[in-house]
Amino acid sequence: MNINWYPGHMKKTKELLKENIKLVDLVIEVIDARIPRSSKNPDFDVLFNNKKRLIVLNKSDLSSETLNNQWINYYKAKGYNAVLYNALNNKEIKKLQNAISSVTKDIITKYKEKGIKNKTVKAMIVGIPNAGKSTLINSIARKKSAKTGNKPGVTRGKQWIRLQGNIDLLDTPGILWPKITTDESALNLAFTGAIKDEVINLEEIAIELIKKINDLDSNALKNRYDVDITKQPTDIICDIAVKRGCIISGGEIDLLRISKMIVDDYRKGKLGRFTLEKTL
Ligand SMILES: Nc1nc2c(ncn2[C@@H]2O[C@H](COP(=O)(O)OP(=O)(O)OP(=O)(O)O)[C@@H](O)[C@H]2O)c(=O)[nH]1
Ligand SMILES: [Mg+2]
Repeated sequence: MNINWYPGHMKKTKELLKENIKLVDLVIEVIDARIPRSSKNPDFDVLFNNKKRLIVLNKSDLSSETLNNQWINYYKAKGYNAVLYNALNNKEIKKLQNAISSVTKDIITKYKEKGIKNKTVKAMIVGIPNAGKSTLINSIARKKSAKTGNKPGVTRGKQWIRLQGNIDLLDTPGILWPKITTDESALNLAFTGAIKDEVINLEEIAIELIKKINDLDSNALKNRYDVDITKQPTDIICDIAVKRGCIISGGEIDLLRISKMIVDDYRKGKLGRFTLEKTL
């Protein structure tokens, strides 16, 4: 299954990120807490080497609480500044603000020593498509300044957003990298919605997702759909389709529609909270 996706606009965005590095004090990399390894763009370690960085494990409401803590500790142990976040929960805004303040404290001190007061801190927000970059910006801006949506490729160009308290945030389009090296990463990026549904085979993705979820929690699919999970994944999908009335004329199963529904259920957390990757 070839699900690499690196269209021209991502190549252009990488150039845009390079051009803006010098303008910013901090790079905030938003990763997806459900796939903390595969959602971390390997190009960024090269691109932002020498830059102050903060990793935000976003969508932590959709991932396992135990693994959330393991992954935060994993990145901290590797020397990164890292924070768990749920961009849809206003109660968490302070936590992110504190993390940004702590990372930029010495920059502010340096400016103050030079006699520059109230210097605006500039941060560039980067990450894979659909990680929640624009939603995160709207959360700390406390207004809907950046366009968001539940599919990858929503943000098209760069956009500066000014916050209260002397911070400017630069929203950027999500990017992947030219060659996703493992099938597991490609699948995980597809499950979580980082790769456009139009360039993947949703039926195959649903089968792989069923296998993955059954491995992690044998009750999850039974609880949601009341199906016999000891059957083959394709049969499980057919049973779910029958239960949900996903049938086209002639009595055949609408495989695309039921596959999309199962994948969407996972993406919305309706199957439970699943982190698909372990720290080991
Ligand atoms: N459950 C949950 N959903 C989130 C969270 N953050 C963002 N989302 C949802 O994820 C989807 C993508 O959010 P965006 O902010 O548009 O993502 P983005 O990273 O800006 O995406 P691109 O601009 O396409 O690169 C939207 O449907 C958001 O509502 C979160 O912390 N938890
Ligand atoms: Mg966006």
